[in-house]
Amino acid sequence: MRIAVIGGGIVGLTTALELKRELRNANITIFASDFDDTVSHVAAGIFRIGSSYFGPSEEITRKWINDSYEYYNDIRKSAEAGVAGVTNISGYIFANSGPNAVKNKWMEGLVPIYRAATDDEFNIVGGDWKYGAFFTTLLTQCSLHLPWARQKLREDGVSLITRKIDSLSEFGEENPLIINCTGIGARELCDDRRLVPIRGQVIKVKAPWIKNCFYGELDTYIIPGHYGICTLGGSRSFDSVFSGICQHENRAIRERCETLLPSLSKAKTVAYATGLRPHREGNVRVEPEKLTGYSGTIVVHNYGHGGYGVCTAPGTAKYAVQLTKEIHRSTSKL
Ligand SMILES: Cc1cc2nc3c(=O)[nH]c(=O)nc-3n(C[C@H](O)[C@H](O)[C@H](O)COP(=O)(O)OP(=O)(O)OC[C@H]3O[C@@H](n4cnc5c(N)ncnc54)[C@H](O)[C@@H]3O)c2cc1C
Ligand SMILES: *[C@@H]1O[C@H](CO)[C@@H](O)[C@H](O)[C@H]1NC(C)=O
Ligand SMILES: *[C@@H]1O[C@H](CO)[C@@H](O)[C@H](O)[C@H]1NC(C)=O
Ligand SMILES: *[C@@H]1O[C@H](CO)[C@@H](O)[C@H](O)[C@H]1NC(C)=O
Ligand SMILES: CC(=O)N[C@H]1CO[C@H](CO)[C@@H](O)[C@@H]1O
Repeated sequence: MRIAVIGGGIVGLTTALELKRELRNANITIFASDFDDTVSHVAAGIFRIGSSYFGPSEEITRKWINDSYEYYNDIRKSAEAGVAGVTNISGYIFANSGPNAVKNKWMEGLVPIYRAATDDEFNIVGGDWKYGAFFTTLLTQCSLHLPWARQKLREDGVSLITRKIDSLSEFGEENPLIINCTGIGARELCDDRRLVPIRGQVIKVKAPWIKNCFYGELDTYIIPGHYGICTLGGSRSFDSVFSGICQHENRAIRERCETLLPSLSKAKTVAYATGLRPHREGNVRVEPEKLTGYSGTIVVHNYGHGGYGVCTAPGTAKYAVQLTKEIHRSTSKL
């Protein structure tokens, strides 16, 4: 069985790993325009899923999330946790707009701890907050995790090819099964109008003294990563593809983060970054499609994870591979 995975971000790589696990003898090639500069690289990689995240049903979405948590937690507990860039982390969320702003229906009951913040804990931060919660979760840093995943794939005999795919005809007579993991790239490739970029901007600062993550209102977040580098966010601009750095947003992000944690005022900026979250109106798309025209080639889509693709990729990968196996079973009967 020949399979082509298109996309070398977190979704493409976790899907290829799962394919190799479930279909040992498949001949898998990953094609990507770029393996080192993807939206996945911009993400802080925190496992925290917003209420806008949705799959085809509540039950399937919950399964994706549970499977993803389990996937990363197993890596975290293994000897490879360090090289794979997976750690556990705890943190706080504070808000004034209402008690629901600090709740999270996907996280409560999944992570080991999710509880109201104590009176003392309100004193850890600056600002005047009415509501607060404390939680533990996981962090997956793609700058380490993606190279680790690629190394595993190569050892498993998967080929990785840097090439932009514009059309299925490029595969010629070979006719492999195709898995579309192109993130925002699917907008062009699949002409999917439901896919909307939500632009995000972050600041990377050196702040090794910060050990917890912190969330405030208006997309404010502070997430410590490796080498003492902390990600300060953020912004969400719907349907914007601007790739430059906006200085107004930088100042707003700094101001909001420093209000939450005043010690950040002495943190030096090391970089700015922007990325386009591949948000899909309605739901993340994980489903097969039989193409007309290319001798009935089947594509399994796996894209549209929005602002939650790092944390939920392994669960959608597992689901996409189950679909792939069903297709394999039914076509090999023919
Ligand atoms: C500022 C910011 C912060 C974020 N923080 C978090 C976070 O803390 N936690 C979290 O879970 N998520 C976060 N996200 C969201 C996360 O980054 C995305 O959901 C995730 O990276 C999507 O992964 P992907 O593999 O689908 O896309 P990508 O990482 O963009 O990968 C797409 C791949 O497809 C390739 N490709 C596209 N089109 C083609 C083509 N035609 N031919 C060949 N190759 C193609 C690209 O080159 C790339 O390799 C954040 C996003 C932003 C912007
Ligand atoms: C996988 O497919 C490619 C492309 O057809 C081919 O060149 C390669 O030899 C195959 N590898 C294996 C292990 O069959
Ligand atoms: C997900 O995990 C939670 C907590 O362990 C459990 O209550 C729930 O039933 C699980 N859901 C699915 C679909 O596995
Ligand atoms: C991480 O997990 C270990 C147990 O595996 C626990 O002792 C530690 O307190 C956890 N740390 C955080 C920040 O949750
Ligand atoms: C490369 C690839 O697989 N592209 C396909 C992605 O899916 C759409 C259908 O939604 C096809 O038209 C593309 O050819």
